[in-house]
Amino acid sequence: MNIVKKYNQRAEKINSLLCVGLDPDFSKLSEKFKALEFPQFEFTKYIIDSTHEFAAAYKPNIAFYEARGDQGLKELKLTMEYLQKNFSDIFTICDAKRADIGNTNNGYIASIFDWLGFDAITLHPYFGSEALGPFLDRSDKVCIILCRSSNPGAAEVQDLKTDGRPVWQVIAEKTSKEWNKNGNCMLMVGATYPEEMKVVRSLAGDMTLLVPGIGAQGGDIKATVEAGLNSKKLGMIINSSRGIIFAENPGEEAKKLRDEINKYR
Ligand code: OMP
Repeated sequence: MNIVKKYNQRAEKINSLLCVGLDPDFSKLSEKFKALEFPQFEFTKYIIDSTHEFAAAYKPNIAFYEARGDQGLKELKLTMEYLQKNFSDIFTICDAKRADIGNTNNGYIASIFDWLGFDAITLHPYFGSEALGPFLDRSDKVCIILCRSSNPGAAEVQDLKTDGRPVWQVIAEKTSKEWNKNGNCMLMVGATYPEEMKVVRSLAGDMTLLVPGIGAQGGDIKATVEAGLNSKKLGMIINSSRGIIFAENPGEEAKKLRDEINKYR
């Protein structure tokens, strides 16, 4: 099965484009979790148990685990084992924003695709497709190429013009026309830039977009969904991390966001 289909099947089965971001910032965990042997794992397990009905994808951000050294990596591994054992049809994205020269990329592949077992990884395009080759060649995994980031300073580099077009448009076009030979690429576009998302959608055909920036970063759901849907009313993985995981009731918050997204589909 093409791995992008895993996401589409899950999204269709539960009628949801929602991705729950697992960003277990240790300083924000309650004392109840901090007192346990594996606080980040127990916290994410609680989030997964509360939200899985509404989650088409989970996106752990590896930074929050790496911040705790070998203990954090162990807890990320426990989280992945828990997902693989109990919810193997939910698409998993490692938000790691990796990419280096080709042979170094093999180390990231061994760790993130093979040891941790993620379905997808976020990648910088800065080194070009020759260096991204080892990732792109893994037709059993998804490469999510950073295109237009959600942060306020995104324009500084991404709006630089080449041949009259901003860099993010070149990335969208190259990813969809040249780098997607194995049908395993997606693009990352922030929800805080719906106008740019419309352009990416027009350049990238039906390619799936990972869309962070809803919730804590204030992205507008209606504008985002209307800008990003593909011709099949799919093609988006809409992420919220803090807005769901640190809410009073994460399950309710996930359901609310799933429903709000569906209202505009
Ligand atoms: P919240 O703002 O708490 O919903 O978290 C957003 C998550 O998406 C974080 O893990 C970010 O690192 C990630 N993210 C962005 O916020 N902006 C981007 O442009 C790209 C990402 C990402 O690749 O997911």
